[in-house]
Amino acid sequence: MKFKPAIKPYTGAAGGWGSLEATTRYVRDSKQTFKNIRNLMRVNKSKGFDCPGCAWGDDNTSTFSFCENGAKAVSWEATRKALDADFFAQNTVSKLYEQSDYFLEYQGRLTEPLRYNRETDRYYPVSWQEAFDLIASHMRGLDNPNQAELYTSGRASNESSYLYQLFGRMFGTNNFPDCSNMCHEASGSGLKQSIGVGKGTIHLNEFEQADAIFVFGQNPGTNHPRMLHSLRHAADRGARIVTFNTLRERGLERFADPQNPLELLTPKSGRISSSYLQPNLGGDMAAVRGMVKALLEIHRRQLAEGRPGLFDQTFIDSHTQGMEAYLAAVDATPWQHIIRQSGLSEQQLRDAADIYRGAERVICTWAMGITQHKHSVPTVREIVNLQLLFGQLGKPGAGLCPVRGHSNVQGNRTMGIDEKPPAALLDSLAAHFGFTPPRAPGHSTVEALEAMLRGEIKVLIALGGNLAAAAPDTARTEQALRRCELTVHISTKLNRSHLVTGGDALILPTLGRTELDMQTAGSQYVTVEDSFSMVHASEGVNPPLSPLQRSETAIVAGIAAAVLGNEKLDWTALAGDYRLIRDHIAATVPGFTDFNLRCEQPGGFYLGNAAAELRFNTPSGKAEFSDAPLPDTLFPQIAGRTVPFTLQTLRSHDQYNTTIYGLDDRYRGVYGQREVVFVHPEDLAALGLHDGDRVDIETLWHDGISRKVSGFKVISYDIPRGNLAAYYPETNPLVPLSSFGDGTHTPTSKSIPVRLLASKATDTARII
Ligand SMILES: Nc1nc2c(c(=O)[nH]1)N[C@H]1C(S)=C(S)[C@@H](COP(=O)(O)OP(=O)(O)OC[C@H]3O[C@@H](n4cnc5c(=O)[nH]c(N)nc54)[C@H](O)[C@@H]3O)O[C@H]1N2
Ligand SMILES: Nc1nc2c(c(=O)[nH]1)N[C@H]1C(S)=C(S)[C@@H](COP(=O)(O)OP(=O)(O)OC[C@H]3O[C@@H](n4cnc5c(=O)[nH]c(N)nc54)[C@H](O)[C@@H]3O)O[C@H]1N2
Ligand SMILES: [Mo]
Repeated sequence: MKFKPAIKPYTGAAGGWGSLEATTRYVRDSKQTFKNIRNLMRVNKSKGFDCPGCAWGDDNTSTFSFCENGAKAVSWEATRKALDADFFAQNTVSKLYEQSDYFLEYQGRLTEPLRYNRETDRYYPVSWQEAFDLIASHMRGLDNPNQAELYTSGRASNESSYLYQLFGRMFGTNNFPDCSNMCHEASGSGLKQSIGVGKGTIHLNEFEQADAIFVFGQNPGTNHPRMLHSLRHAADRGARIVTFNTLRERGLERFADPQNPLELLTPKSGRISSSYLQPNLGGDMAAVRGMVKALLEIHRRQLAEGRPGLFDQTFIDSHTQGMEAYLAAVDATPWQHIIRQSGLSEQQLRDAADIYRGAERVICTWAMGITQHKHSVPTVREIVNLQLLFGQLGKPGAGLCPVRGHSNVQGNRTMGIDEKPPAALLDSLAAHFGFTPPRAPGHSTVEALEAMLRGEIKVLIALGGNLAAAAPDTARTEQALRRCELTVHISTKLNRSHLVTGGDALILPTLGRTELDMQTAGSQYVTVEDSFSMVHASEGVNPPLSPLQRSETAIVAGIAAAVLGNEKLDWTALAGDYRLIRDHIAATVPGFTDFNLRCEQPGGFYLGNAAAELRFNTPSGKAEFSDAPLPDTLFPQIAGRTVPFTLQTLRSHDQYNTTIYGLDDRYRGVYGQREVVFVHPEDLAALGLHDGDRVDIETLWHDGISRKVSGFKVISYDIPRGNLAAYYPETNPLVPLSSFGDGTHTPTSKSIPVRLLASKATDTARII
């Protein structure tokens, strides 16, 4: 495969022809055009499968039921390329390890269970029974159930993740690290503390009613393209969209609807953001505090003049507590501190505050730019504070909207994939299934890796995902995985985690979302929950590539039956008919009464959200303001050194997390390459560097461990000085395992203290 690296600024709007062209290319490249098109037609409609792309909601009334990146995700899964025993016979694991992530996944679908042979350094086919028996012998041999870690990635269905957590708890552990620990953990945690529920409070259609939408730290043009439609419609009818993003992201500037022929035939495209602010990485808490400071000033002035204040006093009095302490914290924060930390001027923040107060109904959305910092929980809570002052909860067109990542990551948590499970869940599992679930909290992802490094963990099972590539501090993560006695990966495609083996290792090939899932009771559907707490059915249509592939649910049941036996609970029967699993869910998880029946509802059903109805499940029974101070500084001295740059690690347009579809990042003008770093032109000049020069990026951290990636090409970019951006997962070696969010253990993937050094490396790219 040859790629010609190039940098060509992208001048079009997001969406539009570029998007349509790219979609057609992906569909065509996957060699089964018609089938793919049929697939796409079904995505996110009431019948068919849920898009495995992102967790945005479905608007069943619109024709736009898929997006360019959803199309990539579907085609990528639906490939007819298969990996067979020959491939593994020809390639040692060490040889495959040298290949790029792109190469690994491009080889096609996994089709049979594989076991690693340490002597020959190769994977070889085994039967399902052999695989399950191997897991059972390892797990039964543990001194203590907490020597196992059960990782989950957010694509797993409600049914498979429910069985998985039940299996883990019956086995005796709460060790459920998951991708959410690296993702929206701070949203869950911050919202829970502030409003008593760790989920967003709005429905998808409320975007139609908002007067202003504040979008923090999120790149929907790439990661939630269907959200652009909601934003575009809102902008078209005059709602103000205010974006806070360190980078200028094309999708947040202009958008043309690729399914609207008029917009494709004419140069017309819609403006999205009416105001675009570029804070420093980690500067959003300061930015929001600045807005509140400005608003508080006006509020007090009006009151002093005998006019009504700005804040919604009735709402504050009846539904909140702690405002005084918060306002005291705002008073105690000088403008100077706010300006330095946010990187925005007082005027910019006053202007944003003016837009905010001019709107009757405001929605705040956010994603990884908010959640992957040390102070992410207070930042999420600061956004909530702002909304509470104005009573922006409990009314249509207003509220809080953390935009989730993986398509069912929210559902996984609802089903109990939670290392710190609520007592109520454990109580109901105990009562319904008649066992004593473990009460001690388990490990999050970072804690699991730390425990592996200490040699405390013997077995890792991963229900999807790619832990080796997705987790921080690659060298230490790989060392951690290698210390396990058994690693098991339930996967659709070959990935790096399969090549970082424990003493024993298994790869278990699974069906994807798009595939027909035939069990003893006939073809099965599964269910998923989107960012708006809508639960709906998802039923695959493509015949599986191999008769040996099994559904995730069947694999989890197979493991559970082998380890625990079928006597107490008939796992095999559950895997034969998913309705039985849904009956158990209905009996044990709040909100799922009559689950099977309600799955018939077109478009799914709403789980409800107490905070949206002004019922607050907090200790005080009210929404609670947070009064956390701003961090003193975001650029601390580290080990006696001044930190010259803060680096964020983000996604290109051609990737799904660690799955690399291609080497272009169209909207940012990057083609045929990924080892690049975006730098402000004046920072480049100050370093004596020019566009296209190669640099090494080195982390500055307290532990004396060297963390460096080499040979990255600098690209001058519209980014605040002192801030850098580069793609994940290539930059994961730079994120220290011990650098995580306060109270979340989420790796600080958006604020890594680094320096740039002229590179001696010429080209370090892995072979592609
Ligand atoms: N096609 C595609 N879709 C995806 C994914 C994918 O990889 N590909 N991943 C899925 C997953 S799991 C997730 S979690 C989501 C991720 O969705 P996003 O959160 O959009 O993902 P990132 O690429 O990490 O982008 C972070 C954005 O926040 C900005 N940003 C970074 N730090 C800061 C900051 O401190 N302040 C502000 N204001 N802005 C900041 C960056 O410039 C960037 O625009 O997308 C999901 N959807
Ligand atoms: N530096 C840095 N690190 C990050 C992030 C960042 O922004 N910067 N983002 C973090 C975030 S937000 C997240 S969510 C995590 C993602 O972490 P993960 O969820 O662990 O990683 P993915 O890349 O989404 O997993 C891809 C693999 O999932 C498997 N797969 C795909 N579909 C299916 C399926 O239907 N079933 C099963 N069983 N397997 C399937 C495929 O084999 C594929 O190789 O990464 C985190 N890591
Ligand atoms: Mo995520």
